[in-house]
Order: sequence, then structure tokens, then C-alpha cells
Amino acid sequence: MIVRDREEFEAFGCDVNDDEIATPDKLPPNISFVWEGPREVDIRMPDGKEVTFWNFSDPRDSKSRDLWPSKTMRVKQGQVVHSTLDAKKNTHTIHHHGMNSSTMNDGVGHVSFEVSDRYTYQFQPTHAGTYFYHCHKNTVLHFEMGMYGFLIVDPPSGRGTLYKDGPRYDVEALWALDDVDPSWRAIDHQAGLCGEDAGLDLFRPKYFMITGVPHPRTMTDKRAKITAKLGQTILIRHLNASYSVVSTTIQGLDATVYGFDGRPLLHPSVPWAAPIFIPAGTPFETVSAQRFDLILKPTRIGRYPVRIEFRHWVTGEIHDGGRGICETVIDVTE
Ligand SMILES: [Cu+2]
Repeated sequence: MIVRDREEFEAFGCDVNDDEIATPDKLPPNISFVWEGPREVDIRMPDGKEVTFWNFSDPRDSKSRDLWPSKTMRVKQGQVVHSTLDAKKNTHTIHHHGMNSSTMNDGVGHVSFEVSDRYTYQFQPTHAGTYFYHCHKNTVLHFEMGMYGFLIVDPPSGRGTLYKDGPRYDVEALWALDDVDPSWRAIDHQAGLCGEDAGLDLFRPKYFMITGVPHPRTMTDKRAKITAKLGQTILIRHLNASYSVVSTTIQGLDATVYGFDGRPLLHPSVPWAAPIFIPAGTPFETVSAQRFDLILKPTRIGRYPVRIEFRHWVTGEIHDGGRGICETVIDVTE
């Protein structure tokens, strides 16, 4: 990037526009969402300590108030989507990660604006697949605080098919893999925005979670554990929502990656992008924000263990002295 006027650039970075604006070229939506946020959600960890997360909640759905990760957005390919942020405390944004939005609607604080009151993001998804939405203000901190949720784009035919002419599935699991550093809860929401050293390079996660469930409750909680009947096809939407390299191993079951970051790996226009076969017991790695759509077709009943390791970006070591793991199971029954 060419910085023509460093002073101006730094001033903008420190003092982001938060004026109220209207959505440009606003169309009547096919589907709309409203998100209030952030709201604090406390989760009790296996060691008895409570850790605070921030969520986006839907004022029309009281159950979403205490949900973390935030409620899933589910839309269809081709729909005009309105996603309104009603910022209740300080300023935030929503970035619908993977959507080809205009700059105004992309929700990246430093290149457009931060929302202090309300703003309606407008976008139109062009590809079915797995995405997520998250706050993009002071992202390193606000994402760690948990301001995210899944964004699923179904093909026009609806759920049950990953994308048009793609694989069908009977059981769908949403795995958001996250590593949590409780000490970051003491950091101010603006910390580091003006270039000061806020300690955001010191990340020492202590809790490891699948979709809001800390290990080892991941062995039994339905948000992590998968149950399917023999003959059913399983889709795992595997999102690396951590700051680690995540290494996942599924014992006893082959898996095939049919979608990758919201794009199909099975399409006549991209014959080189073939689905990726992962033999049973073989670890596969994902990095932050990466999504794999895994299809599994079990052929025998049984309990299949899954081990997820959270590894340090630079050293490759498992975090927290080797304790940085989540374990769960896939149960295949008659
Ligand atoms: Cu935020």
C-alpha cells in the first residue's frame, strides 16, 4: 500500500468516522435481520471461572440474548439481505465475511465508518456456502471478545444441499473452533486503535471451545457432539474462529471437503478445484477465518473420536503447554 500522507493516514486510523449515514442504493430486501450489540454473555468454564463474551442479539428473539456465538444468519443465494446493526454501547461494525459487498456495506471500520447508532448493511450473496459475520472494529480484540456468528448461504432450493448440484446432507453440524484468553477481558474496547501498545500481541489462550462449549464438555454437549443414523450424510461446517492453527483429526471416518471459504470445490467452471479427500485418522489444518465444508458418509455404526489441536502460529506447539485441545465424538447409531 502506498501511504501518501502518513500523518493523515494515522489520524484517520485513530479517529474513524462514526457519522450517521443512510445505506446507499437501498433496495427492498428479501430477508432482513436486526442485531443489537454488544451484549455480555458469561460462560462458566470447567475450572469454575466465568468468562465474558460479547454477542450480537436479535431483539425479535429473546433466546438469542444469551447465545454465544451469536445467532446464525441463514439466507439463500441471490437474496437481497439487510442486516441492521443497532450499536447499544460504543461503536462497532458488522463485516459479513466472504460477501462481495460495496465498501460502505463491508463493515470494515478503518476503511469506511463505525456504527454508533444504526446502520443497515445491504448485500446479495452469489455463492452458497459457509461464511460468518463479525465486528470489524478493533478487530483483534472485538473478535476475541466473541462478536461473531455463522452466516450460512443456502442454494435456492434451501437447506439440505450444500450448493446447487453439490452434495446433499441429512445432519448438519456447525463447529466454530475458538481459543480464549481470559486476560483480554480487562482490555478497553478501543485499546490499540491509536497505535499504542495495548498488549494485543500477547495471546495466551486458556480455554478451547467448539461453538461456545468449552472442552471437555465438548464430549457430551449437542453443539459439539454429532449424532447421526447409519445411512445419513453428515455436513460439518468447520470454521476456524481462533487465533491458532487448528489441526483436526477424525478417527475412523473418511471426510471430503466439498466447499472451501464459501466456494464450491465441485463445479464445471473450476475443474482443477476438486474436492479434497481426507482419509480417516489424517489431521488437516486450517487457519484463522478459514471454513471447510466436510461431508462424511459413515458406513458402520460406532463412536468416532475427534481431536482438535490449537497450535501456536509461529512455534507450532499446542497452546497452554499441550492442553490446547478439544475432543468430541461422532456417534453413528442404527
Ligand atoms: Cu465491536
